Amino acid sequence: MRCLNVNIIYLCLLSLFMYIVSSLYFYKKIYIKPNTYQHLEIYEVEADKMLELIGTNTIFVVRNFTDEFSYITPTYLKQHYGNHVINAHTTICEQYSKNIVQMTLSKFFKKYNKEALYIKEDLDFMYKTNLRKRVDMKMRNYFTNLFLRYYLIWIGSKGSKTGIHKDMDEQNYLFQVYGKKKVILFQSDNDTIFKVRKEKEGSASLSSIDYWNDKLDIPKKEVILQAGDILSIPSGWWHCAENLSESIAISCRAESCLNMLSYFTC
Ligand SMILES: O=C(O)CCC(=O)C(=O)O
Repeated sequence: MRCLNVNIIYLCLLSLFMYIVSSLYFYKKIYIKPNTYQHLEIYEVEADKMLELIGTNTIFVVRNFTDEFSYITPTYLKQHYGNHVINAHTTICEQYSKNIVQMTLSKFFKKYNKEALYIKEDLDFMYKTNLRKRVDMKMRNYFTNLFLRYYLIWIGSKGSKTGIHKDMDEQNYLFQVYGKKKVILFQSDNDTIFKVRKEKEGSASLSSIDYWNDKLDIPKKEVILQAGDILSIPSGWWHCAENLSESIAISCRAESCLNMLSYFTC
């Protein structure tokens, strides 16, 4: 008898799950139009507008979003986490093969004024140093309806670069903590012109075009981020970046609840 009851509960839960998944499937089919990448505009907005823009495929920058993390400087990181072992990229890994050198953070800061070195998208560092917790405390006030927030740190010398790629996370907020960074965004619905590489980096597609050396005739816009600014790059926009000075940035990647659930319906 007890076994029968448990089976009935399982059956009810399964039906409920199937109901939610099929509703989302039809909702997606009927209401959610695929994003287009034909209209490239970078808007400057105030922080209180950010939530309204989630899911609207709008690229925007909030100037002086916060100076709460201005204490995160190369000197601070060296003093507190100098012994941490990090992976330093010596190449533009999106366009070329990866060359990663392991070293302590102290050594990285010693070397990074002499050659272009880049600690890229480091999730581990955020966890081990407890920075993740501190940054999330701030971000969760702004991104109340976002699910699965995770944070990646980018620490680079002047002139270090990220090659052309597009990310598929629904939300990608690039928060400039220290120094200056140029981000270049491209307008195109046509992936073939980016000569997409076979390799992927997580969910990111990579282009084999080197923006700084190859000819590239695609409409583009640039934005310069100063310390305290945050840039939203919605999923699917091809972009690349160059650090115009020593630079520390943290990207916040996230999914809305609806988007998370709708993965079941793909
Ligand atoms: O800061 C960078 O070098 C690149 C950032 C980026 O491409 C991203 O967050 O998707």
